[in-house]
Amino acid sequence: MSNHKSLITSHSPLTVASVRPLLTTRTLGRTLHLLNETTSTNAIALALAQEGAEHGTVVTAEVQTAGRGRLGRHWHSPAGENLYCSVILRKIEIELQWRGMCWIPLVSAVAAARAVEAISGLTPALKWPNDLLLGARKLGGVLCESSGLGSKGGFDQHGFVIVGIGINVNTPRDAFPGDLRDIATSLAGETGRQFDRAALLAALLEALEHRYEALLAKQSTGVEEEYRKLCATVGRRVRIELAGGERMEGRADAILEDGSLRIVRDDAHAGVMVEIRAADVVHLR
Ligand code: BT5
Repeated sequence: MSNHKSLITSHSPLTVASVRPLLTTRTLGRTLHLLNETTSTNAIALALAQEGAEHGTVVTAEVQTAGRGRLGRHWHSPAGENLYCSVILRKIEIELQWRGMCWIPLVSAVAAARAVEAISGLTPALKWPNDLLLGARKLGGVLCESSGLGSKGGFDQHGFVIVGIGINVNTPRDAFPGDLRDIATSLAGETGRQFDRAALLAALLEALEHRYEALLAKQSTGVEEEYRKLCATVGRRVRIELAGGERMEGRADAILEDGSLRIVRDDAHAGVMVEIRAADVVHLR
């Protein structure tokens, strides 16, 4: 009986009627835009934020025709199966200084992992900075885009961050396109079960609100520690691929106070320590 119910809900579109009763948040999701088809929920959220949309506004879509990853990459976003969600975060101006802001993408990944855990019992590991992994495969990712960065590194009063989160929920593993088939996974692919996306969205907003408020209250050490616990990168040999094409290899050594990754190189520059602020990381064996 409960299986029957979950099959129906997992394939039903996200609607205000299905999501609203599950929300336990105070501010995140107070305004919901649950779209059918769009280019990118981040693009829509960005436009809404520029028009003044309130803190906590959420945009989701059943399908994205131009879902985006970091550095202009593509996010595979088939219809009706997964979660594509963007949240507008404001209130950042004076309260959140530079250090806290660096942690927004990282704690968003923590929130996504905790939401997955709440509905499935599976705890994704995080690959720095913000990939969700099950085993070695990518279950989800986070793309944060911001506007209104002030000269001192904080935000001005109109500043905002869009937290975009994609999580593969009900896509069968063999339905991923060729370039993703060996590197991506979904909750259905891992468990053989279907999951209710409304429940996942509600859990995500609750987890994100909790951690964002901790950052605002400058109780960041707790959320930082939680990130470090879930992060599978520290202690591993990694290859760092910088946006300009430069590569380096070494052992990931620590997540620093500003959220950057420190590595100790073991390539031609063995022993040199490097602090990485933005890059792609490949976990090596
Ligand atoms: C990310 O980028 O991982 C951030 C993805 C954020 C997507 C969400 S969906 C809602 C919101 N609206 C948007 O338009 N975007 C956000 P990055 O680290 O650059 O990873 C991109 C790479 O992941 C691609 O180059 C592929 O290799 C791989 N990839 C693409 N689609 C995938 C998928 N559905 N599952 C797993 N891997 C994927």
